[in-house]
Amino acid sequence: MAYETLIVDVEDHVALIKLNRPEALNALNSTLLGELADALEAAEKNDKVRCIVLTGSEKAFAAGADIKEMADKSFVDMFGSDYFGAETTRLLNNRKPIIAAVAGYALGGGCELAMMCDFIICADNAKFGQPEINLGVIAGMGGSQRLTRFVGKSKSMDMHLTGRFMDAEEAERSGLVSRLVPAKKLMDEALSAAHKIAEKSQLATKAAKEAVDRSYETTLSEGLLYERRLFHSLFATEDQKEGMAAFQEKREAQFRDK
Ligand code: CO8
Repeated sequence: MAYETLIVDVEDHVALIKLNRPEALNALNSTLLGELADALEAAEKNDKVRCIVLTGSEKAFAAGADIKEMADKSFVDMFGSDYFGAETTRLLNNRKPIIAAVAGYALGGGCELAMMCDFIICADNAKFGQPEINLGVIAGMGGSQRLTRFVGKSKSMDMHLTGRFMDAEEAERSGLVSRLVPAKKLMDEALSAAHKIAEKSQLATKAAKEAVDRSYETTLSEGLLYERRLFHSLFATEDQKEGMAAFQEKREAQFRDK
């Protein structure tokens, strides 16, 4: 399917989704977010796809929500349409692993979009920020909640109140990103991580994603029980038998998602 604001490529079980509004540093407008939700849903439904990589350009993952689209809107427009609400819910409902490969600016909604992915790999030129305060507003796609959980209150408050950017090294040091690589190696690293994930049992990757996500939503004791029950339930799968047999037979496991 052809998109106006995205380039999508599926190869070797990995869907690569590239945000493509270079004229606006990939600012997120309604068209882009709607198309992104469509593309992610298509990747989820496509049996060939086992992992998804979301990226932008070398200069910008995304420089935020599109200020030009929002500037003249009223409270009635925003609240009445639940602006970006439906699209973000659709992004978050995806059960396949999604890696954000971030180079350049990931600001405002761009930083929030990266944080909605399952993990972030960034290039050494990445810059993260929640600069909405400079526009007389605040984060609206999860920044105040997710960034705080990633980097702690002090750093999150600093970024939200001053609008300062965090460079790649600080992002790695603070736990915002899982890996930091030279810009030239970003896509190789992200695709190699995606291919590694694509080799696993999809039943186990779905369970792992649900279990980690649950840690944000529940108490420790409930989360531990949820994890243990998921662990127990994976013993109903052929992939568990195959994985453990392969270990003992000293060979690579051949998972069949059953
Ligand atoms: N929206 C619209 N257009 C943008 C945006 C944006 N967020 N960012 C950049 N652009 C456009 C510029 O206007 C410019 O276009 P033009 O040439 O037509 O003027 C083009 O992209 C290139 O940008 P610059 O010339 O500014 O490039 P620089 O390299 O000089 O600067 C920066 C790069 C620092 C990234 C700068 O563009 C910038 O500060 N951008 C805005 C960053 C920002 O404030 N982001 C937060 C936006 S608000 C937000 O994200 C809210 C999210 C929550 C929504 C919740 C809904 C419920």
